[in-house]
Amino acid sequence: MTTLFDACRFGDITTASRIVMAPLTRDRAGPGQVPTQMMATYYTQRASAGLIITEATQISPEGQGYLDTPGIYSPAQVAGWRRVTDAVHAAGGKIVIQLWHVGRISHVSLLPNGQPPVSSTARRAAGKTFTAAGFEDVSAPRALRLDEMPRVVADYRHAARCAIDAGFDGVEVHGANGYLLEQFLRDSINDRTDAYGGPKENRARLLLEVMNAIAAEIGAGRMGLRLSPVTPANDAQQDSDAQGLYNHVVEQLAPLKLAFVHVVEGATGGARDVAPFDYAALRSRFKHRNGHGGWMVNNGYTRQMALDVVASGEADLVAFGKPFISNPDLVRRLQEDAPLAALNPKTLYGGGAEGYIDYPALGATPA
Ligand code: 8OZ
Repeated sequence: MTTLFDACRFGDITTASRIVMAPLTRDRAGPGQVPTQMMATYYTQRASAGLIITEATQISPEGQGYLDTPGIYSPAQVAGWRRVTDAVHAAGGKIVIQLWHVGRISHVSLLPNGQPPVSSTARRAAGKTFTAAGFEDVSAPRALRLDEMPRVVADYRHAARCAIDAGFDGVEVHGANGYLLEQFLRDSINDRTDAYGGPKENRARLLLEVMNAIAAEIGAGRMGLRLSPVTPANDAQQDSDAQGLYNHVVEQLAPLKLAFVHVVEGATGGARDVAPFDYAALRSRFKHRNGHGGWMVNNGYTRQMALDVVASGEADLVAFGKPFISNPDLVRRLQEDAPLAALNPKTLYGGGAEGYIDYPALGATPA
């Protein structure tokens, strides 16, 4: 029987266990949205995870929506991330980067020349983002023109190339949590009448073009996709047929033979039962065409839930988010069934070393 602590091979990626560090926004990038030495320390402290998925990282200046999030499009950012990947690899870890475009979840003060955010729609989201002035309402977006779509796809492809140049073991495309790709997927947001709006086949077009372009650039065996079929995050109202939409997406992707699909079950960081959804039906569509791909689950997993979901074969990998913030040695703690340290919510976003690289490992003296 396979356990949570066994090695795993999915696509071209092999991991020492099935325990994954989920992507976690921490807003501590340096000038030029460049990863810092402190970020290298943070990730290296967590290198005993089977796999680290980095914090969401914008693919272009246009893709940024919060203060001090890192990018992966400039040479300086590639060099900064290289410090991170070298240190994590030296510690025996594996690390992929999450590729992010926020779409309309942004603010003019964060964008080049104060330009408006771009989206599938010109309708503003009801929500806030974090800027230099604190929490502010997101700005009104403009709808991307049809002739701009190839450029957006090319931005993703360029970022994937930068990720490989920076030494990452692969990439995860952020298709979740109400950001650009979900703004196209859901009929509750996408109000287009062109080839990227209307029926689900059209709403999935941008995501599928992005996935195919990245696969052509770096190979599908080192790429994954994160989805959140029913999350209400960032004013993402439910799709009128979430099951049909996401079944379609996964069916269309399965022939690519991705390394993994990563599913946020329920409301991101919240209730797992926010809306009915048959995740097993989604998984079967992936596994049917892609036996070598990993099925990764996330959202509020306890130790026991994680042990059970891997033992039953319902998932190959389990991603833990918040527990990894305050427990850099989470894998060991799960192995030993040791108590987990609580996190300090005040130091989640922005700031310095406090609440970032000062959570001690078991038996260590606090820094
Ligand atoms: C929390 C704060 C800012 C961004 C996500 C990238 O929800 C995020 C995020 C989370 O996917």
